[in-house]
Amino acid sequence: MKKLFLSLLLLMHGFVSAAIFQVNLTVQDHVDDNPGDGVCDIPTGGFCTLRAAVMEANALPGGDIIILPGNSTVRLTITGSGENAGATGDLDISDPVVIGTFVEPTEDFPTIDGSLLNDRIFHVLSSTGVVTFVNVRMVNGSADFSSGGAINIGIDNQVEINRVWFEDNTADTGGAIYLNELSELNVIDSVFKGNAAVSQGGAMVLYGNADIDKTTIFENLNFNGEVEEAVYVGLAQFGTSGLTLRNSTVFNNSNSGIFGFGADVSIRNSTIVNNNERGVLSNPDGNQNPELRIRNSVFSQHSVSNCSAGMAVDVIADNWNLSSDESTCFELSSTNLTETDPKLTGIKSDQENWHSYYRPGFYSPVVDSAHPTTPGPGIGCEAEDQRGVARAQDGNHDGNARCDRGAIELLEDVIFYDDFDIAY
Ligand SMILES: [Ca+2]
Ligand SMILES: [Ca+2]
Ligand SMILES: [Ca+2]
Ligand SMILES: [Ca+2]
Repeated sequence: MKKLFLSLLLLMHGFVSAAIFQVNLTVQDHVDDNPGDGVCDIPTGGFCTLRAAVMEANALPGGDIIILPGNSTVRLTITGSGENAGATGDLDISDPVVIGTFVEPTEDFPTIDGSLLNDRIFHVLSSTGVVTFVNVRMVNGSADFSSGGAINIGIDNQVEINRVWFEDNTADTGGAIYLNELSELNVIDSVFKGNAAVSQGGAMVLYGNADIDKTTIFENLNFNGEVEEAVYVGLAQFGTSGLTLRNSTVFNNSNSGIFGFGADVSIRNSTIVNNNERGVLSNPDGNQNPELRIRNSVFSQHSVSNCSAGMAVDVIADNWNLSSDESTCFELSSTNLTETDPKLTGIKSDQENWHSYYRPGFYSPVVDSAHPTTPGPGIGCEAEDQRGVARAQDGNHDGNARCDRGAIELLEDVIFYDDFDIAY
């Protein structure tokens, strides 16, 4: 609790005179009675809904904090898409704000449910600034014929996603999140499950710069007839776009994991397995020849290819990867292990059923075989794995702690898990 409180306080840093709005009515959806009076209250009863809090925070100049109660489901029911003042349909954000909760553990996180809304959940309007979502679930948002089923991020913003679970959100593009040009997205410790898009990006469409760390991306759907992917990184017409994915697991998506189209993609210490067709695809868009950097990562079990890079893609020799096939992305260096079985265990969940991942089995070639440089700035491996376990651990008990390839660092003090974990 202390740690979470501290992190919220840190998030508040810079919010010089932040107002705090405590949501205390979640079963009904109402607007604020008088946005700008400094009080979050609906027309009757003196209650504060999430919608009223967002309207009040927008109207009050400067960053504010909206706290949701634990163990609650916020049901958004006031329909009316295409409106941008937060009064109907999606909750439109036009001023810096933190939205989340102090509670832990994760099963007590509040859920924001858009199933009766017929709209996405949040719309961060252009030039809002810094918006943070923390410790919350967003489910059943829908942006039909539009983009970003849970969150649409307009241009010129910075959005921080910290411990957020996105599930069953749908859109034409970007099932859960759509990031517009000239905006920045930082995702940490989050989960994207079962989101769907018609045209592009079952989980996300990114036209700005995104850093995704310690995140699980699985079972997302895309119904595009050509390339179908969970995460689409497109070429920005203004500014730059690109994805850095770290310490994350991308699996069981239909059909590919990540598609960079004219945009740079960097993958570090991640595990990309068992998506239907491809793990990663990088292609030029017109004359734009993107960079593809993959380091300390594990690829396996794809029917078409673990990783495909178009002819003009600049594949940077970052290396120390393992691939079960002979993909073009991994030809450059002797440090890559190709046509090698990573010997991962079945899908595991952590204690709180938050992250899902594949752990290296005993005798797995990914254990203690990543870049030999200890974590730090520069070329080495990442400082923590997907679960927050410190790297490097001496997973093969040879007295030399070295990082593992992939999202998960095998703990050095584990002698046995259970019989099902032993992948020889
Ligand atoms: Ca008010
Ligand atoms: Ca405000
Ligand atoms: Ca709206
Ligand atoms: Ca290790």
